[in-house]
Amino acid sequence: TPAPATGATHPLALAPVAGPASSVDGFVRQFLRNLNYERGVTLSASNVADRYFAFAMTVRDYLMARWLEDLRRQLASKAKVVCYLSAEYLLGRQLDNNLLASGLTDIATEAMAACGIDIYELREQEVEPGLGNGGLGRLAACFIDSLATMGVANVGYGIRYEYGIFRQTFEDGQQVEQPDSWLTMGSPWEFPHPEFAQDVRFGGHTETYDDDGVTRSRWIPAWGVKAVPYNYMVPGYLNGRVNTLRLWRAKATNAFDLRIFNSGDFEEAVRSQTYAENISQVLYPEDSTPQGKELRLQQQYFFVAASIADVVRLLPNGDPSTLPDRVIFQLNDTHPVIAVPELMRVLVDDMHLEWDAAWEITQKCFAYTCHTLLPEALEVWSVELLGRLLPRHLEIIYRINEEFLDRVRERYGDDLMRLRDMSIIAEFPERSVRMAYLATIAGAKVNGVAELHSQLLRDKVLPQFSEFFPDKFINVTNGITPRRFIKLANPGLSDLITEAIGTGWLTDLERLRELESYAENPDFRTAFAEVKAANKRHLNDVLRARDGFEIADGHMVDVMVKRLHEYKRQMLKLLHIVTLYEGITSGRVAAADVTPRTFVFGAKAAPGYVMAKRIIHLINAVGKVVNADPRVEGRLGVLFPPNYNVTLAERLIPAADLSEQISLAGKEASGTGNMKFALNGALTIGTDDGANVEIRELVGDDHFFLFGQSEPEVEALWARGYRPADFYQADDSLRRAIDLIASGAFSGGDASVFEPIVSNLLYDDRFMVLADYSSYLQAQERVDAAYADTESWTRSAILNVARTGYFSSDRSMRDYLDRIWRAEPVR
Ligand code: HBZ
Repeated sequence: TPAPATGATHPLALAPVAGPASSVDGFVRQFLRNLNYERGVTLSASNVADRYFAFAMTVRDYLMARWLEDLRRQLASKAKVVCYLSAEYLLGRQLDNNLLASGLTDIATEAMAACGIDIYELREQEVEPGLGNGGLGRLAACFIDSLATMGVANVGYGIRYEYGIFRQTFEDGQQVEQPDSWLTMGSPWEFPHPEFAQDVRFGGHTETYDDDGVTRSRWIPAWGVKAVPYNYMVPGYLNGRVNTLRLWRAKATNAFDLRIFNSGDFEEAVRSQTYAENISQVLYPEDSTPQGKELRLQQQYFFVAASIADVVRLLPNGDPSTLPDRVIFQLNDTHPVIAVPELMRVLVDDMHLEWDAAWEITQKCFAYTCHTLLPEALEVWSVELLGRLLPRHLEIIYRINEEFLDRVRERYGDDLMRLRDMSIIAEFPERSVRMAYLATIAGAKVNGVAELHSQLLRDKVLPQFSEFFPDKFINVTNGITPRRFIKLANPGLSDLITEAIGTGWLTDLERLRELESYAENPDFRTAFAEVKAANKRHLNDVLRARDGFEIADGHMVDVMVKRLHEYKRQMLKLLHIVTLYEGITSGRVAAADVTPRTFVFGAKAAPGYVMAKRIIHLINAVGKVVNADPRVEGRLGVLFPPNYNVTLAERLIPAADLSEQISLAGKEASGTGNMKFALNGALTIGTDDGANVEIRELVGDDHFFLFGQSEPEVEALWARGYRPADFYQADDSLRRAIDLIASGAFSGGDASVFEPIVSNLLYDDRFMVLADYSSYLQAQERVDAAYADTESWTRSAILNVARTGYFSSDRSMRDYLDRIWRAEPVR
């Protein structure tokens, strides 16, 4: 126990005070204390928000002593700390997860019952922090959960956005974005630490100066903001460990306050304060296509500069040479890559290291994860903007580039094409900085997120670099946390698994293999099918309350949930639905012969992505017509609950029979929803893309519905010349489906509404929807046939669960630890 700073002698003052007693009485007592002393109300006068807060605070109190102890232990230990740098963390609700991690669920439930409180009602009070767009942000949340559970010293660094991903509503079937004010009621899970605020500066110019005969550069910034850290607990599962997620909030500096106080121009002073604090106001809702906006670069630099300062301040004796032994910064895509020149600036300008020594250190401290294959998604910043906002960083990037190109020249001679192709600076269409190149050159390792993706990264996205740095490029296949996505989301399945194979699988997910033999056991199959049915009933309760609709009895639940993007091909799913509907209404197919299915969509479109928003409109339009048409005899349903988020995912996934993973091969880096569905006993219909490839290899061809062109086939078709209209002409059923949309049947007779979608499909179709249509429909017929045999379907579903334990994010973290971070859990 370290001596306290105050020189206290009282024995209680020497360590964190013990938390409340782990008993129902202890919980009740602490809950009432929080209600009375933190919320200022008695139980009888409290409202549900008060009770939620007091309850959350009570859970927090149990974790607090462990957290304080872990913070101390991590500071004192020599262990390497994994600093995960991510602009997004899509956490989902915290209450249940923290209850689960602390092992308090039963005590808390009993305690609330004793107070006459419905714990379910309390849960529903929590607004999920939607501080991310999609897969990339959710992956970060899964990773920090796994690191805490494995006892690895980790800090997740990011931004505390005042407004997270927008709340989606539909008006006349069209997406309307509402602000996500998740903080209006406050959050019981966050702890501001203004005493650890960091200054972050922008703009200005650079100059050289003479430092005792040494010429040095320095940056004279023009303005700055304070970065105030907010800490969030990241509890490990039942291991007494609590890591930290540290999100930065922008505050105007005192200089701003002073200016306001002294200024006659009050409005201008307030304006500049607002400008500074805008930096952490809102999450950019674009995924895949970066916007190149100044505020976005400000956000990126803001959070990484604060994070690096936060780490450097803790260096033993301020000695930077120890840095690579003490920390590794993992770059979650290119968003935090400006951290590379920032660390160089700190080492060279502030700490006066030689350039070469600083570069040595920097290269060991960073590793880079790429999450995309779309060329348009690779982030670039114009030299003009970067130089204006971060002039010193631009100089540093230039020097990194020069030295790198010298090495390229040494290896290949004056091969101008190659030099141009490998330069961090692109010349066209404007001079700009290619952040992925900078990350690749600086990072000790570069990884893709699934086998196929990593291979394409090497061969197609960064081939010059994989040739130059053959050992740098590796694969780490993504994973998901089974605590949230099996145990919490699907308690019925979790209990069934535990009854069969005992405990321990939640932290050693490969143990699900032991379920394989249970797939042959009829009683187990019946119990498994019962769980699925109960999950559907539960989903219906949620949908009824939330959106006023539900899934009809006996329907196959066919789910496609993910961001709306053309490459993910929600349109292909829709063409399937329209084909079924057209078949019934034209009389060619008897409704009674159609497998009853409800198609569930969940998807947000980036607000500026016009085509994606049109597709949302069309899904809703088709749903409206199909659901209302009596000729369908209730055998088809189309549901599109708005505002798909982590909370809804946790309800939908356990109820799904069929998981739609139908991106064009070579476009989806990995996918992680695909893993969540398989682990919850849905069968996948999917292309050979991303992690689908690995899922199919593990579960086996008999338990996976593969369709569509492979990535090499896609390439070959492009090379031959792809003409989507040829597919339209050649396939009657495709033509009828497209013609029905084109006729205005889903837009009240107005053919112009969806015309842009139709002509895009016929004459452009960048993602080959029409080329894969017929194969997709055939695969859907195989789905129908398989679903008709309930026993065999259930058997396949069980085998999906049993064989996909590989996709635990614990395994992903093991891979990062062994192959990239070279770090170990702290015992
Ligand atoms: O990252 C996703 C990939 O599309 C998906 O295949 C993969 O499984 C997942 C995790 O590795 N990428 C994203 O989610 N990307 C973004 O959300 C994003 C956000 C802001 C950007 C660019 C991309 O500026």
